[in-house]
Amino acid sequence: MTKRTSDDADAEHMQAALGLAGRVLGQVWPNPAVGCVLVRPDLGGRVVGRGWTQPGGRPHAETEALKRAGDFARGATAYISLEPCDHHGRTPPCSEALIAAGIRRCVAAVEDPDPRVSGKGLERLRAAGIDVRAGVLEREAARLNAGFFLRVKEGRPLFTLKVATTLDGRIATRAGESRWITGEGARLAAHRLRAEHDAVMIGIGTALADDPELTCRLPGCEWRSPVRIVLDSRLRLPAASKLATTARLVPTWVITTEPADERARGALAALGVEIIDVEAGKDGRPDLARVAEALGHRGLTRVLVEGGAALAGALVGRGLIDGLVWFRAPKLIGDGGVPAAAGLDIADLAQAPAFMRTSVRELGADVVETYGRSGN
Ligand code: AOF
Ligand code: ZN
Repeated sequence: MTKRTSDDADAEHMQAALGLAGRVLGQVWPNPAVGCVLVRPDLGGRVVGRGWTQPGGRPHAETEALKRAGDFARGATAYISLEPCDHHGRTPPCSEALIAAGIRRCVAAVEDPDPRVSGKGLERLRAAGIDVRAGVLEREAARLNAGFFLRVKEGRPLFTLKVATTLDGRIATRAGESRWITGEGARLAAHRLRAEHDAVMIGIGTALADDPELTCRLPGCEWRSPVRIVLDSRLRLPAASKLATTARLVPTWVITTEPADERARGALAALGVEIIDVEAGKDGRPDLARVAEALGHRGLTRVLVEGGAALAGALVGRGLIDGLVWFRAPKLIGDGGVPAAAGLDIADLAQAPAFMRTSVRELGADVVETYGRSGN
């Protein structure tokens, strides 16, 4: 039998903290999703408190875990998937709360890139005599909050493109029919993906063709519906569309370029649609780098792009797609069908955007693969 080391125990508890954090992805923007587990080594490694970032980003994971542990927090080791904060926001910093609660040791997965924190949280703990270990499951933690890290470092959210295609990479038939290429398992997984993102974004072509709701309709998860975003340079989104008529229930943002039709603007705004003006690029459409910046500025960390082909191609072409979730059904549509990404026009293979597969899973007759940027 191999001996269980304290390193193993640290990794196990951190895994649990990451699990708690992962469950709230999509609910905590503009903040990161953080998990915290409080363990008492002197009580045989008993878990005395668990916490995670609350909807909207506050309260933070640590104060939640401390609240649950009460007096049992004294002498505990705190496993936190992100360095504790060290700034005075709406509440005092978590670093101070951990010190006041009598935590003896702190294991953190990764430093918080927020300039108000970045190293200062752990430094304060050390200065208070707490034994600090950093970097446990660091890569996993950085990957989990890749959206938050990007927002802080580059001012834009993480963009993940979701597509459902046939084996020959088509998202719709020649006649535009796309429901349902993939089966029930893929449909459920796609709704779950919505719940795990801050926002879902589509192009106006898809909005007009499908009149989608873009909500999360998994039983019990309806309240987790993301912000819905439509890229619509000429404000063609009909006031009678499902998106516009439900804008008071689920936040709906339309990104356009000035000067867009004032009447359409008024009609959509009256329904509660938020209209965001972004400067146009050379093609007269909102410049995508500026779109990314505007969304980051509003606090979004994770955006799921659900098509169509033109928007997918444009984002991939601009290097703005950070990950893919690719559902594939064992069907063929042929060359009349709509490709997954339009307008890329690659002649030289060396210029082809490339990704690296991070997982593959069977979903009934279909397959779902996830990809990250190649080289990451
Ligand atoms: C933690 N635990 O659970 C989260 C943290 O606006 P505030 O005051 O909520 O602060 C937001 C910052 O706090 C955010 O940018 C990030 O640095 C940190 N988020 N920190 O210790 C948590 N969500
Ligand atoms: Zn905090």
